[in-house]
Amino acid sequence: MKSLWKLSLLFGMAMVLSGLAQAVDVKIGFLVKQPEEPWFQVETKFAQKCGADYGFEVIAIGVPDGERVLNAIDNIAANGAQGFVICTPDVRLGPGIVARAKANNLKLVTVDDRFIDASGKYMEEIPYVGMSAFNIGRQMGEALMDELQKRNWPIAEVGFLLTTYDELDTTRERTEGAVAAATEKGFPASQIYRAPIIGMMEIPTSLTAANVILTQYPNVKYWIVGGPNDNSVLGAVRALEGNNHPVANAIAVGINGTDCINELEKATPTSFYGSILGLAGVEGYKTSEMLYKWIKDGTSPQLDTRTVGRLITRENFRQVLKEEGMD
Ligand code: FCA
Repeated sequence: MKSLWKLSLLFGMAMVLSGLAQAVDVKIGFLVKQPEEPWFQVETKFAQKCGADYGFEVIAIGVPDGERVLNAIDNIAANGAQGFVICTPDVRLGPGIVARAKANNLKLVTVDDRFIDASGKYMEEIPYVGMSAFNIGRQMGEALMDELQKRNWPIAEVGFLLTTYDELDTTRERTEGAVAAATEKGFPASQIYRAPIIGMMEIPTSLTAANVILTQYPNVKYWIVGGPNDNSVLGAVRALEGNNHPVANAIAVGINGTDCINELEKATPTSFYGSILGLAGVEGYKTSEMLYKWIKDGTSPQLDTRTVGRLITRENFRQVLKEEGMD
């Protein structure tokens, strides 16, 4: 009897120990569509910080297309991961990604770009953390209008060059927010010129898009410039420079605040005035934390979490980055 007790005690202890071992053995994937973009580098860095804080492993993988997404999901599963965070290269891949995650028994949290289903509706049942896109777009439009008013340019001589990326909801909402803010502050809708970006949102594709407008409206004297993110605005700034537009006759404001630091650090100012800094670090940390707690404790993550933005310029960016722990 005594030895039976001992045996069951030993067995119980072994169970507890193996439970503990399992608890620390959490692994997650962190999959992003554009790993070369500083936004996603900051996100990934903070995901890794979360892993270091809680003691779990983060496998970071760049997934620029659908095939690589599916391979990455299979790979992390084979490596013993229990879930992943993803910013998909195409939101319409949502149902396929969910199916692949289920087949591999992986939990999943989405970041930045929200999945849509076959009928074009958000997949609201999949946890999502992303920008409060319309409001952040509004902030961009307001920053442009505030600076425009300071410069006292006659509105009739100003064009609003807006690069757009309407196939993605978060980016469409941002540029629509900017249009709403500008028109509410009295900017004529007829002087807003949209430049749709074809392909990926990058500096060269945005430059090409902006050039179409600059060629169409060569007589505009002053430009205000916006777009869905920093690179799409930087492309437009480069296009203005290529067209020999005077630096002082344009005001450009981006979104992200992570991909324009080199620009703001330049010794000689360009037309890039500032950016609405989003919380890439918070998003990377939070999504990983949610997923970890879901895996470890079964805590269901919140389905829709939104982050805010804050204007940075050449004057304040160092200070703000420090305050946000992003320096
Ligand atoms: C999208 C954009 C990124 C970033 C993110 C919050 O994924 O492509 O640059 O703005 O939303």
